[in-house]
Amino acid sequence: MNTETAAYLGLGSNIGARESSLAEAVRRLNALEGVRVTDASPLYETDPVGYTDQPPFLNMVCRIVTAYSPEALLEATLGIERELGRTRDVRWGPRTIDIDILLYGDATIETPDLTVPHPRLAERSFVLVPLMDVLREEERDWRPGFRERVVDGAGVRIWNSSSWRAAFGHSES
Ligand code: A4P
Ligand code: MG
Repeated sequence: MNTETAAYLGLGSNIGARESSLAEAVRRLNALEGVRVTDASPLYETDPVGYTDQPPFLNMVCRIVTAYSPEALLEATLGIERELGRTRDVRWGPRTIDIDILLYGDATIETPDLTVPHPRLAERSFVLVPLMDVLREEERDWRPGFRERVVDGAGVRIWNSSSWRAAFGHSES
């Protein structure tokens, strides 16, 4: 009964040592008892969206397989944000680490604490570009329109990092 579910997480950082915060977040996710990180996208440097008077972000997406419920997964990701020193001051403002649940299987969730698929997913190149790097063919139907979606990629640039490739090797170069 307690089967595992594939999910996609979007991560971003725009203060401090951005790449190490992301790497540490991915390591901590994978270290959770109920989570296995199966794929990590390359890093992208992205212009801030929403509140624009802040430094550029590094963004990436990872695919996980999890035994956690969506609520338990959110609690775990909020815990990692706290451990990595995330404070909440300005909505959409600067952060050492932000972890969003983009997709949790094909579930649609709307509770006061959790909206899945992430409501702003489809509007954001900084999420869609790395998501397309890791989204599995057979999981594209989870959210209608993915297959056809044209990503313009504005403000999203690949961030070449040999240490990231070494740690989270992927097929892209
Ligand atoms: N919450 C509801 N649904 C979810 C979900 N699917 N995943 C609730 C995660 N959390 C979810 O989040 C506030 C609350 O949202 C959580 O406690 C949870 O109960 P937060 O992370 O404190 O708030 P936030 O991130 O400041 O706001 P929000 O609305 O999540 O912002 P976004 O949409 O994540 O945008 N520009 C670039 N280039 N790159 C970025 O990564 N990020 C943002 C933040 C703005 N601009 C950006 C980037
Ligand atoms: Mg967030």
